[in-house]
Amino acid sequence: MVASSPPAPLGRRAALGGVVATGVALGVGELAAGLLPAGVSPVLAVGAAVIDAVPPQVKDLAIRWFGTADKAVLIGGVLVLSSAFGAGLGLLGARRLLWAAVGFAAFGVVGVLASTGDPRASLAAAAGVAAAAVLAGVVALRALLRAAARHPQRRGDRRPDVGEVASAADRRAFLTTAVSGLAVAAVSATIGRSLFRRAGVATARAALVLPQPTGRAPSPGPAVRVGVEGVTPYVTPNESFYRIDTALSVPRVDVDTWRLRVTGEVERPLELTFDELVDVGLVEHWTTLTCVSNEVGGHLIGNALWRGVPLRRVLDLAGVRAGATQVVGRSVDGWTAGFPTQAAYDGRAAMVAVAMNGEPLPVEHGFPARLVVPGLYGYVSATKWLTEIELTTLEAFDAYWIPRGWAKFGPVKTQSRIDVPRSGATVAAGEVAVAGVAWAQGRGVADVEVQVDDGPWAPARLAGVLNDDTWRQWAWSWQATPGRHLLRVRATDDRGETQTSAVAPPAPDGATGWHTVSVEVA
Ligand SMILES: Nc1nc2c(c(=O)[nH]1)N[C@H]1C(S)=C(S)[C@@H](COP(=O)(O)O)O[C@H]1N2
Ligand SMILES: [Mo]
Repeated sequence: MVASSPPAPLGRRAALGGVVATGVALGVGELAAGLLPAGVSPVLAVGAAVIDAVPPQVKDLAIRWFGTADKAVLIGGVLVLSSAFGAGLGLLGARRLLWAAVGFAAFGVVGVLASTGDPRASLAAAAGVAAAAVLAGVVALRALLRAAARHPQRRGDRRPDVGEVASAADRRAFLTTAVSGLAVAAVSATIGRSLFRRAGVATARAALVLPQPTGRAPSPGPAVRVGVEGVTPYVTPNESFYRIDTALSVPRVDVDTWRLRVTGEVERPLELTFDELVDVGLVEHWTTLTCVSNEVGGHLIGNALWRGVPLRRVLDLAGVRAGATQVVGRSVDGWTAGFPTQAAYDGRAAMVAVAMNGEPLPVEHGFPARLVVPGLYGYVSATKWLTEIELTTLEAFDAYWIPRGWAKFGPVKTQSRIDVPRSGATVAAGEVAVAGVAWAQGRGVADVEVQVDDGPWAPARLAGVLNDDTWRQWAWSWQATPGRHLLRVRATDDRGETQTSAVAPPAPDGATGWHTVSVEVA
């Protein structure tokens, strides 16, 4: 450490080192705030304290000057002041590290005091966050000051000459340390904020109390079950509901600032808060959601009780213009899906859903709102993390998956699946329960038949359903004879159309063919 006043280049580096060390302290503070339950961001806490402290006239002035950027400007101000303070700490630290440590500690105290104003924060967590930040700041400053004072040439046997202080190698060593410090600051702040948001969304979701629907959907009684062990349950629990989306990290939407906009070919473009949306009035409907990518026999399908606002009510509020033939749902992450406007008006239970199986939408399934349109595959309809409904024409816009080779329209195809016995299973000869599910959303399943090898098609017993938009359990009792056998299933919808035997892959508009399992009978 340098005892007397540091020479000019070292002084500059000490100041810069102080700024970087402060950045590390703030970044690690964010990380700790994200990791600790009841921890809050010191930077935001200081910002909030400033907002509380300034007179209303100043606030008005700030809003007038900076508009919606006022918060960014405020946070920027906190960061600039912190940096200035940090530069001072760097210069202090170049004389005595202890003084800088005391300065960092004072900084930490400011953070703790500011955090006490936030009802989400606990004092212990605020102290923990401050301690982590102070420690990180001091450690970083020490490393930076060492790098600032290092003279690589002195490691040789030659004595240093005047002017070597700012040699290129010196500068490089210091810059490397400084850049590493900035990287640590940026990475920890980013991770911290994302952890904090995740916890925040979970808390907000848990605290959400949704209004009851007008009119309840029927509950699934024993009639919806065929009573065979191993058959897919009629209701898919949220935890095991399939998840398909393009989101690398699940969007964490702040329900308080979230808005649903209805735009495009409408008389009155709308912007609804979450409360305004649910106040339109909620209904409930059981709908089996299916992915177009589901292979024959696949599991990208689930059945849930959705609660939400009928899509037509939302569209009528905005007033759909004649000729607006397509409804496009847009997600907060920019993903889109589009379907004919008619699907909102033809009587099906298309809705802006806010709840799934009695609880607010799980974050993975679109919190706080998504579209659910019975009878359409998810890729054309079921926009999660919905933030905009745009009315346009079918010709004017192709949603996300269309230019990627998937069909413009995605009505769900009639399908059926054998759940038990599993393919490759060995069963004992005699009576064997064969069971599964079948679906033809929007039409309803009228018949399911099972075939053994090339024998005759035998009608299966069907469980009840709550409506035509859900799958239906089926079961058939097989008198199994020893040997290897193939079991096939096919469903017929309410219009009398039997699912095709023609084998087609999922692309471009949904897989077809009869699900077949091979079973060994001992
Ligand atoms: N925002 C967004 N919504 C989306 C998707 C997506 O990638 N992003 N994928 C869709 C597809 S292809 C399907 S099958 C359903 C799946 O919904 P789930 O994950 O809730 O089962 O969501 C749809 N909604
Ligand atoms: Mo999908």
